[in-house]
Order: sequence, then C-alpha cells, then structure tokens
Amino acid sequence: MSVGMQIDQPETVLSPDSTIYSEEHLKQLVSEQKSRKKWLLVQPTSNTSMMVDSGTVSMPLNLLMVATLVGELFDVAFIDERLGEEVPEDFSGFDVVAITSRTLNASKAYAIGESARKQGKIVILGGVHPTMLHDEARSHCTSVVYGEIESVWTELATDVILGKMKEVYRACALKPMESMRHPDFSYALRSKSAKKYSSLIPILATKGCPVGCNFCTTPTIYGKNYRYREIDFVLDEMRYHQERLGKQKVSFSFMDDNISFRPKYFMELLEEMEKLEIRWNANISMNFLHKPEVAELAGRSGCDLMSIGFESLNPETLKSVHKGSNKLGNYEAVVRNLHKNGVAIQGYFMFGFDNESDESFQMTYDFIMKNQIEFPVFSLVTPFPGTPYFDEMKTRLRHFDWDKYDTYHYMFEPTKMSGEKLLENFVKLQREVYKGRAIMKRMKGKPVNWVWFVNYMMHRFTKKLKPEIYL
Ligand code: B12
Ligand code: SF4
Repeated sequence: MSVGMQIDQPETVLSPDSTIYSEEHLKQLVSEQKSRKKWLLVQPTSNTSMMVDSGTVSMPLNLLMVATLVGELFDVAFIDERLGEEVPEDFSGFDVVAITSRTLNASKAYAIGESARKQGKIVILGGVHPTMLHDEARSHCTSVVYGEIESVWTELATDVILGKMKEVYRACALKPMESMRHPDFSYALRSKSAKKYSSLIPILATKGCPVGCNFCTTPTIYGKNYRYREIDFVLDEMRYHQERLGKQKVSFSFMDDNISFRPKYFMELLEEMEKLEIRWNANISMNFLHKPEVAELAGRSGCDLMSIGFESLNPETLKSVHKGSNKLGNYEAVVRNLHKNGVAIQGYFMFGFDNESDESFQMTYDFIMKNQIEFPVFSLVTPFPGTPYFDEMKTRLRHFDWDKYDTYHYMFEPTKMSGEKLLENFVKLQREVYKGRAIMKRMKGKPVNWVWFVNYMMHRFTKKLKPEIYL
C-alpha cells in the first residue's frame, strides 16, 4: 500500500450555486434520459482474519442511504458481500459500480473497483477510508465521494448522466439533515440472505461529534459540525418500521457518532420516544451521563443497551487522546445510574497506548468486575489514516496493511511495555473477564436476554485466544 497519503482539501470543491448543478437542470436531464442508467452498489467484506463480519451483521445504513438517493433517478442492484452474496466478475449489466469502504475492507473495495474500471465502468468509491485517503482511492476508481453523498448528490448525478466525471466530489458546505431521505430498507431486505441481518433497525438522528478525540475520523470529516434531524422525522421513521413489522416493540440501533452531544435535543427526543414504546441502543459519550435524570429517562424511553467508550482508566491516556468527555471521576456514577434504570452497558476499552503498564490491565479488570459491566469489548488502539493520531504515529507503525486495520491487530510498540507483554496482558484480560465465574459475577441479577448469549459466545471465543493472532 502507498503511504504517500494526503488529506488536504482537494481542488474540486463543489460550489452549490453553479447553474449546471441545479436540481432543475438535473430533473431536466433525467427526463431526457432514454433509459435509466444501472448502478451496482456494493458493501464489501473485509479480508481480516478477525470475526468482524461474521455471524449476524447490521444492515448497512450508509449504503442504504446511497441506494435511496440513487434509486430515485437510476436503477439499482444491491450486493452485501457479508451475507455471502457475490460480486459478479462480469459488470456488463451495469453503467456505474459504486462501493462503500472503511479501512478494514479498503483492499477488497479497491480490487472490485479496479476490475469494474478495466471493463470501462464508472467506478465510485465512498465511505470513511476513501474520504480520508482520496489520493490513494483515486487510483482505484473513476471518482471518490468525500463524506456524505447527500451533500454532493446533484453534482454527482448530473455528471453521471453527462458522462463527465470528476476525480473527487467534495461539498463546500454540508447540507442540513432535513435533506436526508427516509432510507429505503427494501434494498437490503429483498436479499435471499436477509435473515443474516440483525433484527435491530439502524436509524440516525444526529451526525458529527465535536468532542475531537485524536484517534477518531469523525472530527476530521465533519469538523466541529453537529447536525440533527427534526425529532418528528426520527419518530416517523420509527412508526414506519412499527407498521412495517406489525408490532410496537421494535428495536432500533442508533448509528449516530454521539447521540447525546446536545443534551436538550437528546432529552426531547427520548421524551417523545417513550410514547412509542420501542427499544433502542446507541453509541454515547459520557459528557452528561453521570446525571441521574438522564439515565432515568434513557431507561424509561426503552434503552436496553448503551455503548460507551470508556477507552482507558489511565488519566494520562485520556488526556493524550483528547477525550475531554471522559471524566474518570464520573465513570462509576455513569454505570450506577444506567444499571439502576435497567440499561446494560457495552463498554469499550482500548489498549496499546504509550502510557500502558501492567497496572492498566489490572485496573480495567477491577473496574469491569466491580461495576458489573455486562458486555466489555477490548481493542488495540489503531491509528486510522487521516486522523491526527495517524500523523503522530506514522513512523512507528508496523505496517500499512489495511486488512489489519480492524482494531484487533498489534500496530506499534508502546514506550513503556514490550509488544509481547502488551499482547500477553491483552489476552489474559479478555480470558479473565469472560471466565465462567467472572460472567456469573458480572451478570448476577441481570435479565436473561441476548447479553447472556453474547457472554457465552465470548467465553468460548476467548478460551481459544493466543497473542499470535493479533500479529
Ligand atoms: C455505527 C457505527 C458502527 C456500528 C454499525 C456499523 C455498520 N454496520 O454500519 C457497529 C457498532 C457495528 C460498528 C462496528 C465497527 N466499527 Co464503526 N462506526 C459506526 C459509526 C459511529 C457510524 C457509521 C454510520 O453508519 N453512520 C451513518 C451513515 C449514514 O453515515 P456514513 O457511514 O458516513 O455514510 C455516508 C457517507 O460516508 C457516504 N458514503 C458511505 N458509503 C458510500 C458509498 C458510496 C458509493 C458513496 C457515493 C457514498 C458513501 O454517504 C453515506 C450516507 O450519508 C462510525 C463513525 C462514522 N461517522 O463513520 C464508526 C466507524 C465507521 N467504525 C469504525 C470501526 C473501527 C469499527 C469496528 C472495526 C470496531 C470494532 N473493533 O468492532 C467495527 C467494524 C465493523 C465492520 N465490519 O465494518 C471506524 C472506522 C475507521 C476506518 N477508517 O475505517 C469509524 C469511522 C469510527 C472511528 N473510529 O473513526 N460501527
Ligand atoms: S467521543 Fe466518540 S465520536 Fe466523538 S470524537 Fe471521540 S471517539 Fe469520535
């Protein structure tokens, strides 16, 4: 892989007021089309050796949003490789092949892109990785979409019809979230293997997160921007799924970067969601979760799980990654309040930072056990391309093999611990936390539901762990 990466603003920043790119002009071009162009949309699997794409997978909201927009003007075929669906070798049935990619499946996305481009197709790459490394991505496709498709759609669709593609589509301003369509799930659900999708319905209320952690791609892509949808739009979408599924108790999974960043919006949304009697889970930052009334409202509105990035119990580490939302002194109160209101916790913990010591592992174990964290998830810190952390660590990284950028591979040697010791501790911690006795202790008094099942699966998985698999 090339390391000559560049994430500067490309030259092609699109101006929304250009007359060629008006919605009226696009409508006219569409009406003049003799036949609709055919798009193939692809969600590739990764080549990673880890379990990231196995078992049930979540419906890819990002590609569904792309499909919803594209489907208004063009014909769409939708392939999700994670379901076992195969991308054809012969692309002759399509005019455009558009692929979504994160870093862990970038090499796969590039291979599909190259093969389609050789057959003379317009190839479009989008998603986090092509956004972050558009120079690299450009050499595997016709055009890269920087960030969300909604903000460049008029320009992109116009150019596809005219057959005059630019190398990069990047909006000079993000569109408000009202312009976001109600995602059409039929593109995913019509697959013969749709039963492999998790029953949790992905939904989006907000976009962006100004907390600014240095390892996260969101601040780089969206800056300090935080946008949200009208609460009524979110509720309408929930009601739509309740009707579609013929039941009230539908479970939703928010795909937001940080749904609680604006407390007022978050609290109002939850008050309204309570009336729908749904169940939900979300990624959340701890900025105000220590307040008892927030946890009380979360429980009351049907939250059964919150995914919280505790990241580290080491104050130096938290400071070094700029995770200002995490106050160590609040950790226990956050957990206590949520548990009191029947909300389980998926707690994310990262290891491999420079300040790591044997003690960090012990402290994490003690915290998890004492606070009965139901579903602890451990990862190795991964400097993703395009983030400030990547720039800081670039010269120390062991490799640029994107297949291993899955947060489960050893990336660099910390300054205070050998790599061997790091992995030894990492395996030991996971085994200890998922030992039968530890599970019983952590899960004591918790309702019998899928979280128990996850613990059982993790118990079986962690028993087989060896440090070598992380290399
Ligand atoms: C929700 C979420 C999850 C969920 C659901 C994932 C899913 N099925 O989509 C769960 C919890 C399962 C998850 C898991 C993981 N995640 Co995650 N996740 C997110 C999060 C917070 C939001 C993603 C999302 O759906 N947003 C809403 C959609 C609508 O927006 P979007 O993805 O940006 O899509 C828009 C544009 O990108 C663009 N677009 C996207 N694709 C395409 C394609 C084309 C052709 C075009 C034109 C445009 C286009 O248009 C879309 C519509 O507006 C992101 C952060 C982020 N903002 O990206 C991290 C993020 C994607 N996750 C990340 C990681 C590391 C992981 C895990 C590896 C973590 C782990 N150790 O398990 C796994 C990997 C799972 C996998 N197989 O990919 C990283 C990826 C970094 C990178 N460079 O690749 C991110 C960016 C967070 C970070 N650290 O910066 N994740
Ligand atoms: S709080 Fe979460 S979403 Fe926000 S910048 Fe940090 S890691 Fe990214």
